[in-house]
Amino acid sequence: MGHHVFKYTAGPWNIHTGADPFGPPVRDEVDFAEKVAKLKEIGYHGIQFHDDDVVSAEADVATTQKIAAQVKKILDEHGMIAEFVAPRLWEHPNTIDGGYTANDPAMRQYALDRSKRSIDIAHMIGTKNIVLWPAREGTYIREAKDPFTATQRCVDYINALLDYDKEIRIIGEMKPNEPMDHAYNPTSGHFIALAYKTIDPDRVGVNIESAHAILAGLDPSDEMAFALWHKKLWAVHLNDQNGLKFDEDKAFGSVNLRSAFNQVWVLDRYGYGANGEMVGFDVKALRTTTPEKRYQHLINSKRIFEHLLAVARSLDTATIESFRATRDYEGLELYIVEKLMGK
Ligand code: XUL
Ligand code: MN
Repeated sequence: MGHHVFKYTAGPWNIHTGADPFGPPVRDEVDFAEKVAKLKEIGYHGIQFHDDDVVSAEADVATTQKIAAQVKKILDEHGMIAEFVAPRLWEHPNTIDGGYTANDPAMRQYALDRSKRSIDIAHMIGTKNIVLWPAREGTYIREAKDPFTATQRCVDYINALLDYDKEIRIIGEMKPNEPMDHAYNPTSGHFIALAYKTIDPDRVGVNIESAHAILAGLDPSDEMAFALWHKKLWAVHLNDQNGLKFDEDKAFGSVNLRSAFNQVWVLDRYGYGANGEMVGFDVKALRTTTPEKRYQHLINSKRIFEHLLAVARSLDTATIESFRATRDYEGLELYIVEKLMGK
């Protein structure tokens, strides 16, 4: 595979105030234009958006167009691209019971309308990628929704969006839990299976987040390989996660360097990025981070990715193949771990 140059993105929510479920903000909110300028300065190439990261969900059409144009102008001025728009179907009172799996048809309609509006916004800021994180499409109480019906509703919802706009791509970002006890379609594999049942499978793919795979008890690099094989890995949310707890969104490689290495290696080996896919990070500044260091986790994540890329590209394929041919897997392990240790 060619050694192309990777391009990096992050979301405006990755530079945030440090508020958490247990306490209020501890840092000031930073102006969007300043976030874009700073991300550019630290070597990023684009921004990921929720629909309301661009413009409030309550704005009328004219205001939406005006504000989206302003956002696009800021991106253009810095030579930054918009990677995707994700409809935020989890904060509004109408999405208390979820979006497309809500039991109330009026709430399902809200989810659909808001998602179509997100597609319009995506056009306004110059991307065809719609990321779908099905935050509340699951249950706290097992019998609350019908899981068979929920499966059909997911496909119906994707079909409605594919039909609404013939250019957009739907990119599912699956996560097994949080905020729900159990989410429907908890893994990328589930979503890929559904993709083939939609009206246009070639426009349905996945965004794999390292932490989400770990929360599902899966290896992120194997998950990525599976999606790459299907030619459906169209986005990644690289980060890290220390065991089975809340979604930590830790800096990439900060917990498990070997797992991070394997993600970088598989992405590089199988041409991720060759068709414009971006290396996206979904990493959270810690509550303890000082305002001056609010971009450090983004600097670190990119730098660690690049160090691991250098390690991956320094590996000798013949050596690896000879370890495999002789079934000397411990020898291979030492070879990899010593490379990671700079030996
Ligand atoms: C949630 C998550 C989201 C998505 C975008 O865990 O990762 O931020 O990445 O909606
Ligand atoms: Mn994410």
